Amino acid sequence: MSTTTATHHDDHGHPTGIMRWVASTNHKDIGTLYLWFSFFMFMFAGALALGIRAELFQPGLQFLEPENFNRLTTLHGLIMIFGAIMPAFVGFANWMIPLMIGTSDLAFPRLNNMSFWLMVPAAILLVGSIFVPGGAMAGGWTMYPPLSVQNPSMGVDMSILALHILGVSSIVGSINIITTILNMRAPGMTLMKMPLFVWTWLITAFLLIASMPVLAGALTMLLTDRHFGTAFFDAAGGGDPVLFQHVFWFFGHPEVYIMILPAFGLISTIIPTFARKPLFGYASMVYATAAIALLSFVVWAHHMFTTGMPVAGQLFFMYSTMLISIPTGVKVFNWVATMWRGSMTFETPMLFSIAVVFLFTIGGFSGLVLAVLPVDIQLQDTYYVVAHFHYVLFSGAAMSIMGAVYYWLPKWTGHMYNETLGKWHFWLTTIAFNITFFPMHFTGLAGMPRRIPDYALQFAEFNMISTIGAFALGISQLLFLYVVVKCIKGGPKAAANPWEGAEGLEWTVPSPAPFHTFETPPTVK
Ligand code: CU1
Repeated sequence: MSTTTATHHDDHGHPTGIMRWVASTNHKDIGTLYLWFSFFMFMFAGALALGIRAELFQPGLQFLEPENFNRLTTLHGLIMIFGAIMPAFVGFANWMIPLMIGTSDLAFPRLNNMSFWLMVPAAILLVGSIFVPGGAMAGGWTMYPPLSVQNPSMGVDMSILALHILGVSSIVGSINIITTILNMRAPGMTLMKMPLFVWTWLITAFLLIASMPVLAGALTMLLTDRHFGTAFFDAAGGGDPVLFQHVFWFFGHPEVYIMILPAFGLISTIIPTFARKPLFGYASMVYATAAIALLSFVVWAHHMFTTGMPVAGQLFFMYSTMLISIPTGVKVFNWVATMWRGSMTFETPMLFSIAVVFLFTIGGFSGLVLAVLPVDIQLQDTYYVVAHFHYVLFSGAAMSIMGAVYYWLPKWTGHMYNETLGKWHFWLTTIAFNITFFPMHFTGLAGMPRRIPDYALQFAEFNMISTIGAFALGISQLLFLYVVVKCIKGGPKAAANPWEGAEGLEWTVPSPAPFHTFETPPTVK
């Protein structure tokens, strides 16, 4: 019966040693792989950002050739999006969705393994593009032609191939998640009883399946324009460079929601726990998530207001964009109403979640400002846009990820993390984040363009502040690494319910499902 061999399998036939990870079909191990991969990419792309901020500390050119500066901004964006934020959410999905719906694993464990390991060659291609002759793509993460077509460097092709591979990984992963959620729920776990994190991932997976092939199409057209003489994006050959922008943003805007809907799911899990109340407005949360997802497909040209589209088109995209603030407002209202008159305590996961509600809302409002057509024409390609999307993606997505790591560390490791150090990490991160990005609203309103390594003297003070904040933000994340590693290695044993007073709320919010159907009961081993 036993398939035990000397070194590669344990008594149950499961691979051990390095093969435990390489050949893993276990959702928890693969979740762990995703989360560590995400963290290393986060630190690497963060280091690239520090290169950008170092150059912008003072006006003039200090360290970087303009072309290299642009390579840093391109790779910072691509790696943060595809290497850090998306894999972190997939890591949480792997770890928690089977536990939350009461099943033993994802529907296709081997595909799950493939989804993860596809990301490694993709990351090598992306990072490796820095080192080949000609260097990495320098045209920004959006890869607009003609720059991305005319740059002869192999680094551009490596990035394109990397994104193709990551697209396959995302699509396969999404099929896995949808199949798991629709087919493998425990008896009694109806769709409208699923924890909200599961709902947000179900909807996100559909967004991925609908949008990643569109990116793949745009990338393939880019590739054939580069090498096979087509002219999809070349006006001289009858094509149109603006076509790329339309196809790209038809993917790119839903991508924004791919990076924020799971974050909404995470804080919708954390806030009820620390407010000692069920989530307010569960059904409206589900419908708001679905409404945001549908609307995300009809707003793409708000990234293109200055490309010369007809006024009717501009108005359509302005109003459709503004419409998204309604379901988003429903969510913010529900989070606040959940906290309202709750017995709140402020452990690290809750601090992060409250900061997300507050700071993401600032990003939402600056998004509303940018949606206004005449305002956007002024602010297009300024630092105001950079400020806006970092409030969405750092204080929305990244900080919800950090909060969720603290939230589930006791469950994952069996140990409590150091709460004092966790709070230090929270406050350092939140303060440094605001020092970095809040001044960018002002530099942007004053007209400083993004993606330029030099700037006029009047922007000097705010840039100096931003750079100091950025280095503080980067260094603070070493504390995060320290707290997590320390917790994995040991520490006080976590209680069955580490968040006292919140019995039954923490892992599986509205679940009447019988616990015996869970592979791991919702307690710490
Ligand atoms: Cu958008």
